[in-house]
Amino acid sequence: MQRIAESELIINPRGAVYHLDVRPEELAQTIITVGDPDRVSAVSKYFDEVEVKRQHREFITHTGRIGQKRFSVVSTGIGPDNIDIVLNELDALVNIDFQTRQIKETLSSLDIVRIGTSGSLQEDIPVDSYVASTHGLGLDNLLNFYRLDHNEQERQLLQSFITHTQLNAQITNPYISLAGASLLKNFVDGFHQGITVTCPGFYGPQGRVLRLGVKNPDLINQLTDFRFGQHRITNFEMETSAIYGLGKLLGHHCLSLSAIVANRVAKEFSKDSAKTIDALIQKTLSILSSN
Ligand code: R1P
Ligand code: URA
Repeated sequence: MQRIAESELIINPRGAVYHLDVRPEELAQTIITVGDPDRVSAVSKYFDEVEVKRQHREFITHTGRIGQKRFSVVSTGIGPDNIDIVLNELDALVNIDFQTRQIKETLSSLDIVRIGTSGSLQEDIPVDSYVASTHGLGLDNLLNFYRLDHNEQERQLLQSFITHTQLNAQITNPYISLAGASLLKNFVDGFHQGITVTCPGFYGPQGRVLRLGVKNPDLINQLTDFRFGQHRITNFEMETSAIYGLGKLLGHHCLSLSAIVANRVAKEFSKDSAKTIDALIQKTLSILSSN
């Protein structure tokens, strides 16, 4: 088996992976990712015990347990480029031997659940409600650097999406990947389900106009109106497609959950987003710790 060079997988003097500054034994098999570093303690305050606290740049990790189940909560910061770092390093922590720098013969699958915020693209998905993403549809390009194959249904959905939105290769080459079915099935009650579009920015890429014009002023309507069989786009944010795409390629089970803080059709923003996010954290921990 080939040895992975020091320049490709960077391990610091503590024996921890470079960006996360976490050692293999400091990571649980069930991972919660959050965008906001301050949200890590908002999750770990519900642990019965916190055994590890690490921080490097925007990446904070707390590992602990609820009952017998061990969890790590990791902040990713914003955007798909950070997800490239976090997913690859989480995978390295479980599937690469840090002593020999070789890929392990027996690979492990992590459960990775994002607890994030998002903008709704449907009037009937109001602020302060929750979405579990069935698909991550990426406008962000990250997975175009990897060998992600689409099956026939995914290809048809993407073709229909490109025709509908007229998004062309000058702007983006969309890709799609699915939620981990073993996780998604537990997040039905109290959740809307649908396709989540992931954007490489918060303003222009999500059709927000402050002082700059956008190339596609009709983006929001096009996303809202898109249908593929029974599927529709429920919301957009900035990480889901990258998590689902890399998670699929690396063999992990991934789920993205969003608290809806903005409704882009009704043009509303939550009056108490902190309360909505806290309720999503408690609901998610309760489901994950009992399954
Ligand atoms: C933008 O405000 C950020 O909020 C959403 C987006 O995906 C983006 O990261 O998620 P988080 O609240 O988890 O960061
Ligand atoms: N996060 C996003 O990326 N977009 C929104 O509209 C709200 C939260």
